[in-house]
Amino acid sequence: MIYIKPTASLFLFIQLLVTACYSQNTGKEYDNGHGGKIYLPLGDISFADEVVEFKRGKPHAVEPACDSTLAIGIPDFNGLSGNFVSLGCGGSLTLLFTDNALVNIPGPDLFVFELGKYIESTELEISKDGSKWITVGKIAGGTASVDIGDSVKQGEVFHYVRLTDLKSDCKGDWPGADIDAVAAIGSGKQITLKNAVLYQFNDFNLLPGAKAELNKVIEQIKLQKPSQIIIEGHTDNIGTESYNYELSKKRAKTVGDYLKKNAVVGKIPTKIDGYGSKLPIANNATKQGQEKNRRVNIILIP
Ligand SMILES: [Ca+2]
Ligand SMILES: [Ca+2]
Repeated sequence: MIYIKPTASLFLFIQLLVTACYSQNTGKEYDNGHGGKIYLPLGDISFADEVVEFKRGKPHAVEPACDSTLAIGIPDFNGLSGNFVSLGCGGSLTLLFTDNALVNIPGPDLFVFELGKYIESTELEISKDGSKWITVGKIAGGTASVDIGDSVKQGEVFHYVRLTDLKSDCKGDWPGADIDAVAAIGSGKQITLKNAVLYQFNDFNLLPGAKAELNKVIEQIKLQKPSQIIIEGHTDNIGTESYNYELSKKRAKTVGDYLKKNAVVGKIPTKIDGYGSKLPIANNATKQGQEKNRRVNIILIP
């Protein structure tokens, strides 16, 4: 048996190996469905995660291409129906990013995995809150990506994307655009922590257990090396909006103050935002929905 004496250089080697494995885990190439490849800096988390609304067009597709959930997650089209959704003629689909957020980076920011030889004309809009929308352009013909740079301010973060079929092909079994997946090339990793993990009810000081969760966030920040960190506090809709706004801002600040105590994180510019109950991600009419809405998002801008 060979015994290797642990030396400083061996430890350094192991550390380099671990770092290399971690960096390989993030960026990834995908077949773009048109004979080329598309590189996504955040890999599998780049894709839209939830369906918010699907307004099926008329005429609409045959089953199972009417299932809007087939447009979320990684592209998985294998030549068969059952892996994509057809919007139907004039249909629209609203998707939410939950473990990432859309941001402007140099070059294209959004990529739509639309199936077929020619990309069917589809308008793309983005939103921070799912109610105010910005039209950022369209995909059509040989272009499947859109640059949001001309439509947004630097450092703005978007959670929603809406695709609307522009009726370029309304014939056949799959009328309207056929969507396999939607990716944010310009993507910031988003970490969502439930308020119950961080604070006592109605309070903004951190619970003892919160620090373990936030230490995990610090490790993620060290790994991703973001250029900017955005911390968003959110509440449910119980109580007045001015109270909720103040509470959400104080809560986001407490998280920011804790993270900034770390020497590495302390050097990264950080923006603290409180939104009160203005940006719900679930229905406040149910207890489960309210709980989901009480949260802090930490977004790491690349
Ligand atoms: Ca995602
Ligand atoms: Ca861009």
